[in-house]
Order: sequence, then structure tokens, then C-alpha cells
Amino acid sequence: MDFVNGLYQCEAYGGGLLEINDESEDQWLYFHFKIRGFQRGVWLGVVDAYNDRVFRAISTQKEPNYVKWHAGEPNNYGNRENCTMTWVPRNSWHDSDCFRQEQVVCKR
Ligand SMILES: [Ca+2]
Ligand SMILES: [Ca+2]
Repeated sequence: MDFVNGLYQCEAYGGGLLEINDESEDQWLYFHFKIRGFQRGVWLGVVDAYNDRVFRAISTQKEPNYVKWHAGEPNNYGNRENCTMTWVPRNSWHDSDCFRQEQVVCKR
């Protein structure tokens, strides 16, 4: 599912897209991604809404306290990467094209 459809889906459940707030939550999620067979990306509720490379959490509109960018990310590849996913194989974050089809996890 692309980013915005994932966001709408989560809001329909009364929540929002996954946000990861600290290292222990990150480890808990990674464990669950592995046992549930997640392979590619999982969208996070962290966006570069103005494409100025300032990523904010949707829930707070503030820069998140905890981030886990992969080395060299966010790189705004092609000047069109304004959404964030955690890439399960490396357990680290990438800015990414919002129209990619990735996995969705909701949080509330
Ligand atoms: Ca961007
Ligand atoms: Ca990127």
C-alpha cells in the first residue's frame, strides 16, 4: 500500500501510522517484524512535508526524538522522497517515494 492510503487506513481505525519512539520500542518492533515474516519496508508516520529535508512526526508535527536513518539517508533521491519507511532487512530508516507499495503498521 502506498503511504497516503496507509495513513487513511490507520486513521479509519482511529490511529495513525507507526511511529517509533525509542530503542526498546524499535527492538520490540523488529522482533515482531521478523516473526511475522515482514521483508521489505514499513511506512512510518514521519514526513518531509515541505520537501526541505526536515522530517516531522505526524502525531506531533515535531522532529522525532528518536531516529534511525540508514547511513547516507535521508538522501531525497530524485528530489521526490518525502515519506519514511523502516527497511526491515537492515532495520534502519530511509526517506522514500511516497507512492511505493510497502507494508503498513498502525499505532494508537
Ligand atoms: Ca524530501
Ligand atoms: Ca532515500
